[in-house]
Amino acid sequence: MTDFRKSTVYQIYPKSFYDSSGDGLGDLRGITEKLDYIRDLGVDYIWMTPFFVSPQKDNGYDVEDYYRIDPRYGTMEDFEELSRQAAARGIRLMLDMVFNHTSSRHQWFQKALAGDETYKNFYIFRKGKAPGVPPTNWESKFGGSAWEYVEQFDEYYLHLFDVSQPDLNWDNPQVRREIQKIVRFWMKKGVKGFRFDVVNLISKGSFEDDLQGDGRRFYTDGPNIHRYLRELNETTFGTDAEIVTVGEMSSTTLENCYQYAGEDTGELSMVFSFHHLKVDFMGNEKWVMVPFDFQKLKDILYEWQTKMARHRAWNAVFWCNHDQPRVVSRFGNTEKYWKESAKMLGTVIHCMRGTPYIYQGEELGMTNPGFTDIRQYRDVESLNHFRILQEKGLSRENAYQILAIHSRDNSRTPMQWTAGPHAGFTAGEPWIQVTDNYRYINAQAEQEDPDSILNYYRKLVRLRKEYDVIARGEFEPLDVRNPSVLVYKRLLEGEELLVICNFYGKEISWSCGENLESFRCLLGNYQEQKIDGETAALRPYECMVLYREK
Ligand code: TEU
Repeated sequence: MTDFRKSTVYQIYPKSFYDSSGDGLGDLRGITEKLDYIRDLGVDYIWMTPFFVSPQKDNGYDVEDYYRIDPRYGTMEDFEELSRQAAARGIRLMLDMVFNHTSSRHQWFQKALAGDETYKNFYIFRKGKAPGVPPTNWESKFGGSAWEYVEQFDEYYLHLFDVSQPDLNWDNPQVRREIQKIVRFWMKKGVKGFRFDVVNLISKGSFEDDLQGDGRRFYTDGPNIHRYLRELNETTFGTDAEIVTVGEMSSTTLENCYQYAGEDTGELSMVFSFHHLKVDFMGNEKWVMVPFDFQKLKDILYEWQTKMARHRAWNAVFWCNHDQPRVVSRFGNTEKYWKESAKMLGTVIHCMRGTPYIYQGEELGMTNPGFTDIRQYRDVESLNHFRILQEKGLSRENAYQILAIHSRDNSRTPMQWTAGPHAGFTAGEPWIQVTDNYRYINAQAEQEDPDSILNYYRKLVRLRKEYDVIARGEFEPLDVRNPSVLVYKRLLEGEELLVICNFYGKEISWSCGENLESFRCLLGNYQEQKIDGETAALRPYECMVLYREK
């Protein structure tokens, strides 16, 4: 059995990974063709974002049929072949299950719209407060009201995301049974991992106006959430001890995560939380331009690391995914210290307590594309907010600047394989433009360079397998108020790991009252470490992973 504590997960956004057919969209066969590359990274799981039949309004997070593969991505045979080929390389597949909502094209919703009461009860329909006034003032995560009016019923339905993504009614046992059937279907296909999309939003609380915010406090970590997760566990994946699960927890709390991902709470193996990725927001407002708050970043990471450990709960640890900008553009330095900062950021995550996730291209130090024209953007959220920002009075230029920082398309540009046309992603026209720097940031170039970010990530993945202290050790923050350095220790019986990361482009000397020469350096992003007694002289974005046995 694969121990998920020693494992690393590689996330693939199929649409942008590799196009085997030349139509400009990545596909399942494309993933199969690149399996050796993924194996050489040393990872244990591949999480693929949804490839089920979908109108692709939200790139597959709007599912029309959970049992079939979208022909744009391939066929069931392609999936089975991918699964076999991955297994032959010791890699397991983790599927992305979107159960908070379906596509409005799903037959359940179509039947609901046709007036079938059984299916209307699969969704959340409510009367408006007054003519033309939706049931509550809740906002959709993609902008605008979370309610859509349906004339023939004189009612509204709830959509926390796009208008084409109606929320399912989990309080209806029939809905939960349908969902269990879907999970069991994929289990029968040999799938050993599931990621559950925004799963902490499935249990809606009371439908009231939110006078303090956008409504999230009424449906996040809702009243029956733990019961529904335990039920899903018991009736599906909980029957197979080999299956690993991760829940995407939107705006959640630590206390709920102790339950979601506790060792023996019978819910999920681990959770994604996002508080550490809101340190360049203003509160919950993402569409602003503010520098990132380093102290806040550290405080959040430290708090989640220590408290989850204390409650024997397990984190998924990560910087990047298909919704986040590229981390090296966000917290690193893409100009002078691109390589150093990308390696340093990888080190922070991969030495932590939790299961690390690498998002395609992160291991190459891929950057944001720096789009400057709305025609380059594809994501529904970006297109909506480009309009909303200007309606709020921002200039076009300002709106562009904000999009260039926060758009989800930042991570969705094609994987950079080679220095050839379209970065070797497709022989056709890519569905979204390739980032200009592919001539030097690409897998082929980095495979050949022993000092590359790619080769560094391979070492990080290997370290977790070799050192129990990384997989299982306790977490202890150090020097928490230091304005430029992030430091922590990992401790396990007689082993000690000390991770020191300079987050800025300035040289700085760091000491901790311990003889640093008593440690051995396992990994660093400079050739040699400048250690003298209790002091380390840190160069720009320098990091080091020190180890000793007591
Ligand atoms: O994302 C959930 C989610 O709320 C955010 O990551 C969202 O993109 C962000 O808050 C907007 O600012 C998941 C998926 O990862 C995402 O791709 C889907 O669009 C979303 O659910 C709906 O299924």
